[in-house]
Amino acid sequence: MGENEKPTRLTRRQILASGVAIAGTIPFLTKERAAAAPEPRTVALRLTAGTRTLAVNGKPARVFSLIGPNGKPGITLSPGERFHVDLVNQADTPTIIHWHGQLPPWKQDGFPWPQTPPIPSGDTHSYDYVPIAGTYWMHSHHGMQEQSLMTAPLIVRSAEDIRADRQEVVLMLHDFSFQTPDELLAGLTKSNGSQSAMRKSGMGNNMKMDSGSMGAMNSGAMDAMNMASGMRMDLNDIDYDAFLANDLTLADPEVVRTEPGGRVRLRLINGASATQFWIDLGALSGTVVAVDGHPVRPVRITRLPLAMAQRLDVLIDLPGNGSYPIFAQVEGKRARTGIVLAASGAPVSRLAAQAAENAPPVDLSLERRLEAVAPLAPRAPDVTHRVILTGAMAPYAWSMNGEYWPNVTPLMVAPGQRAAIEMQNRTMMPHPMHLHGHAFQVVAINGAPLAGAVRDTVLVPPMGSVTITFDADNPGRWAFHCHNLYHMTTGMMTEVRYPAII
Ligand SMILES: [Cu+2]
Repeated sequence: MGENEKPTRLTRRQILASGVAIAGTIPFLTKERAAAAPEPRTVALRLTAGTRTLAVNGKPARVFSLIGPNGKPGITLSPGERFHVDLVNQADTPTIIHWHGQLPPWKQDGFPWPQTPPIPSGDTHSYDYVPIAGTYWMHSHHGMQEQSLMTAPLIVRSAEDIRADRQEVVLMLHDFSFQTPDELLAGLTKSNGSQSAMRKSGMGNNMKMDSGSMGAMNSGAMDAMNMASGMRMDLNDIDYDAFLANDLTLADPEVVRTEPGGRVRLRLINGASATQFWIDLGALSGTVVAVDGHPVRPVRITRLPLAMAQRLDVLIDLPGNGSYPIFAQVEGKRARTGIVLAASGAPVSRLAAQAAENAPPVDLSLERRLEAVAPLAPRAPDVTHRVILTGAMAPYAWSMNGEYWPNVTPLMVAPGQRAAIEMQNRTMMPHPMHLHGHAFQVVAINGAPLAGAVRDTVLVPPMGSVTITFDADNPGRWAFHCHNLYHMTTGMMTEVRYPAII
């Protein structure tokens, strides 16, 4: 078992070590000092975009990397620290990295707008903004680099995290293929006619989900599930070669040795490009305390749905000195990945890479139970945008209001407005929708009002609807898109825009 020095394991000792490493630039963080907000950092942290070789299923794979100042993937910030980062592009190709869920000024969001082009190979770009605390992540927004693992955790610790003194464990998920993203995309689109031909023909707008189009689907690339309506639902566009948990499979999973007392804060990140998971705590039960970095009222739970790009913070108190697998099972499949929490000296048995049964589709069962600790102030929306999610597997193309990125009509909001977006999914695929630059509250599911979670990514299930509201308090140009990389790439993205942006 590879339990030593695995990249994203985060123990109190490592946090301490990173504190020592940065002690030359800010005062050493004792618990008291951390709670009292340290001095702003004046020297930038270095984040390097590069490449590395990963072993998957016993075979080497060339993938991207995002290595932080301590030589490990991503960045962990102490309470009160600014996000002051020099991003060095050593990836031999242009890139731009998005700080998913963070609320920086728009030109630091890491999206390839004309005003903020990708960083050329060999160049460095600097960022400096006040981060929000919680479990976040970073990923390339350039082409399909995200599929090739240009992704990493971005953890912003709070003073409360320090006081709680729990062992922090990051579990980041990926879907992996030995094919290139371009090959995967070609596999989805080739049998269905080209995207441009479809656009010219005006198809793709309110495409019918009839049995003919279902039959034309790439049968090896999806699982279909029967729904109550008798219609079939599409899951998993792509047949991946492996599912990774902190870069490893269950054949040789990360084993995190737990500290005496066994009090863990598990920071789950779904960094997969086109896969949703059920987190299965097995013999353990956990308490969800935050979603997408934002605190929620505690929910006690053992199986947790995790849509693409979403995060969950789960408190787990280990019942004994044993070893406990944390599984992440792919929706609609038996395939799973995971890590092991194991007390010092506890034996770790071999884990099957397949569960006994297929997992159901990821759904809104947890979403309905969530309640933000800090909800938006009650207020009627000043502006409401309705967005119809459209598209189909054949031809493979996805859109919003029938428009394909980048040929879209921006959704306008003005500073000071309370904005609402009602998303109606008229497809048989689930769409995890992500708004840049704002934290929104989930206020309705299928028309039923809800005082739900504040978050940055919400799943809109097949033929379902979800309404979100947010305060327009961050002027700029903001991407709003499905976080299934292949849906986004074939068009399922639009812009939320403020007036008079240059
Ligand atoms: Cu989608």
